[in-house]
Amino acid sequence: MRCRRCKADAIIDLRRHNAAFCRDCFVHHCHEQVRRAIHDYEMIEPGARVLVAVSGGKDSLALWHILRELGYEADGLYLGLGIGTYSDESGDFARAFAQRFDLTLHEIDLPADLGFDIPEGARTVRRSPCGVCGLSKRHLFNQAASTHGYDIVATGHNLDDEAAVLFGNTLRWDDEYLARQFPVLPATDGFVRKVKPLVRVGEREMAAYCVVLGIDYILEECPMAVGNRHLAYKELLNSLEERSPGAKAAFLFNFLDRAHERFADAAVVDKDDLLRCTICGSPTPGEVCAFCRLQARACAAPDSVPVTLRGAAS
Ligand code: Q46
Ligand code: ZN
Repeated sequence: MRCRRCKADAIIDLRRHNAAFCRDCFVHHCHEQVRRAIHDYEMIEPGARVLVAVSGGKDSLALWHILRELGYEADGLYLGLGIGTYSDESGDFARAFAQRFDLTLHEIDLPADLGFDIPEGARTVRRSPCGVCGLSKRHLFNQAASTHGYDIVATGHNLDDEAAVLFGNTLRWDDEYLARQFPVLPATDGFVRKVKPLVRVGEREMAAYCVVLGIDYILEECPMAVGNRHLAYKELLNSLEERSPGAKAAFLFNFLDRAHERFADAAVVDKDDLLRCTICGSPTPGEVCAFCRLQARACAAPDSVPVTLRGAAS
């Protein structure tokens, strides 16, 4: 197997691209895919300050590394979710990466800084852990970015993630979610821009990127993900991809290129009508935002720890 670019011995075969690459050309390929996504979707302009949502997993660490390699000013934010040893270890990987490459890593710890953890919060409000986690991440990443002067929040959602989310949204024909499914969500008053620069690279490529560059990441999946629908959709799409390489990318990019705009009208919240949360100041359709309501209920639980608001490191 020869590298498509330089004809040296290849180390990885990417059937979707009908190509194999040697180590250096594979790294170049990953950088080019991210550069192209950033360009095509106008994600990051030169000089913008980017906050990378860092989980300690392969995708977010590879994303942070690639953005720095491409010359962007990108710092990280690690959010401690309080999910047992998984959170302890993922935080260690994020810190070790930041230290190795001499990068700025901000941290927020849900239990210590906000008084609840994801499993306890989910039990108290009777929602799924991933629902509570998603709400907390959206709120805290946006708030930290606004507070610390970042223009953009970048997340490590890759092609496999986005195709699986699209599959779920399409199964339900959830037009509101389909309207919001795009690699860029523009900034609006009180919300910074959100971008997904890994949309053109798959999970396997990001794992290989970390391995060839010696980037250590947490291998363990979040225990809360076990049995969730997202993983089931990924497995289904993987078996389709096995039989028909490129199927996943075709599904996602044909939607983004040809169908997404047909759902634009389904984005329901009129951001011009939003008020400010009386507790945290975030934009919200009601008096108190969903996150502050969640925090108030979770912290009223008998076994919750006292709230100490330290916010993100500066
Ligand atoms: S971290 Fe959070 Fe994921 Fe764990 S609780 Fe669910 S959403 S599975 S990206
Ligand atoms: Zn609030």
